[in-house]
Amino acid sequence: MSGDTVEHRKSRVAFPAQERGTDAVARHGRSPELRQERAVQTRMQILDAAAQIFDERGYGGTSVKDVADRVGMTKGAVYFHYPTKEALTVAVVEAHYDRWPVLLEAVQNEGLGPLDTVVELLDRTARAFQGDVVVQGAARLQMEQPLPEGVLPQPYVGWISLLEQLLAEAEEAGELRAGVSPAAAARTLVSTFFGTQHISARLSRRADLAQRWGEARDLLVVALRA
Ligand code: LUB
Repeated sequence: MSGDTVEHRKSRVAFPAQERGTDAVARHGRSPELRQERAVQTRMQILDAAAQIFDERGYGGTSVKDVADRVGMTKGAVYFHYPTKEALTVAVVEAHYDRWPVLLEAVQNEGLGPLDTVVELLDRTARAFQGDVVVQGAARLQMEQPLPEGVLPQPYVGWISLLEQLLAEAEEAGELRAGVSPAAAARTLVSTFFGTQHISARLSRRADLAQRWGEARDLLVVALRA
């Protein structure tokens, strides 16, 4: 609508809290004792180093000693923050899911319509997968699922639920093509994004992810937009 300003109601949806099978201490920087800035910084350095090695070598190829060496600490110092390799694994995966509500808030502050919010959110998520070592390490861990059922957050469901809510808002706002189911569209977007980032990771270590995602997104938006 040239000249018209279309005021978009800020979407009220939020990224669903991931089901967490761990206690507060295992979540990085969350327990009261570890609130001092230095302890939080140290935990973030450990998480970055762990995520890097998980992404390079997978769960089985990563030891706490490797992480300690990478971050220049003793094993004991790492164990002080993360008592087991499992706790470190959970913390990396949870830290990656903690990125998405922050990203969603930033996109919602742009005041876009719900369908454009979906597009912008996934474009920024693709950039996070391309450049954020914690996201990259967590993605490999979620592929491998190395821990017993329920210890790691269930993958994909948070994104499917969020996108379904946004797409339902898009339908309400008349932005969605007639006959498109928000639930089916959400599942298709998540499956396509997952597959795109996986192929990009395997073929180019995600160097071409933004371009690959752009190609898929452009086709999907044509099918979704009214
Ligand atoms: C996303 C991955 C990789 C879903 O939600 C998840 O768990 C995901 C890692 O498990 O892609 C698509 C946004």
